Amino acid sequence: MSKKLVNAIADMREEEALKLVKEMIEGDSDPMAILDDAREAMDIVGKRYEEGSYFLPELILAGEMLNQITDILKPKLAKLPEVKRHGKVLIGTVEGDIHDIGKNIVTFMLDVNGFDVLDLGVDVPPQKFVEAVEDFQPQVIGLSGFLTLAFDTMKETVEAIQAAGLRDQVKIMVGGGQMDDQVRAHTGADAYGRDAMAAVKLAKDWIGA
Ligand code: B12
Repeated sequence: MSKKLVNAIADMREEEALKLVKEMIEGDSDPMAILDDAREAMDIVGKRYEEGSYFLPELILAGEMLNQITDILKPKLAKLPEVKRHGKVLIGTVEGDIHDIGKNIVTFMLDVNGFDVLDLGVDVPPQKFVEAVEDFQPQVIGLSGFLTLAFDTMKETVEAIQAAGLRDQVKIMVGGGQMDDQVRAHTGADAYGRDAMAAVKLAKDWIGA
């Protein structure tokens, strides 16, 4: 773990943070470890926001920094032995929630690991998931959400899929900042994934890839 990187991101020193990431990548650091540092920094940013020492502009800057870091890491993350297409995954951030950085990383990792991914974007209503399951016929659905209000929307989404008679043909995974296995149980999904690699592993296990 790079304390320097965690602090640079958390303290909003954007230039230094990006420089450090580039140095770390050139020094052959594990890109997943760099993402873990970014996650730790985001937790600090989130706490400062809750305590009232950071405000919305800091959240926005943190999001922008993270997007830039992800862009720097993508070529490294993509250097995996490629790939036959394993199966289809439908993903989206649930209704009421517009956080998408974590979801985009998951989408990217699923893609480079050989899944056909349909990303519905953010603030996706349950019915839109249902229609996409009917059209795209995925084996796996990933629901992303970072707000506590997303817990109930995820539950409603799972229920809508059930009500449409589609629940038996899909496995559903949930993930995002505030999620854990207890939330997973509340939503009625099949599994919780902590990060993008967990999402890939779940999809591989379910599809038998
Ligand atoms: C950046 C950020 C924003 C940016 C988002 C930009 C974007 N394009 O996504 C902006 C500024 C837009 C934003 C807005 C808001 N935010 Co905000 N935000 C954050 C922050 C700092 C980081 C989130 C993030 O991107 N993390 C980085 C990624 C990489 O996280 P990650 O968890 O490591 O991602 C991995 C896993 O989650 C997993 N994963 C993700 N999705 C999925 C899906 C599946 C299926 C699986 C298996 C795994 C998986 O894989 C990812 C990659 O490895 C968090 C704080 C935090 N600690 O998370 C607050 C936070 C989530 N926001 C918060 C709040 C309150 C808001 C606002 C309501 C603020 C406001 N007053 O307007 C709005 C919400 C708007 C809305 N309707 O959604 C709160 C939520 C509190 C709560 N209990 O609900 C938090 C926790 C901050 C806090 N502590 O108060 N935010």
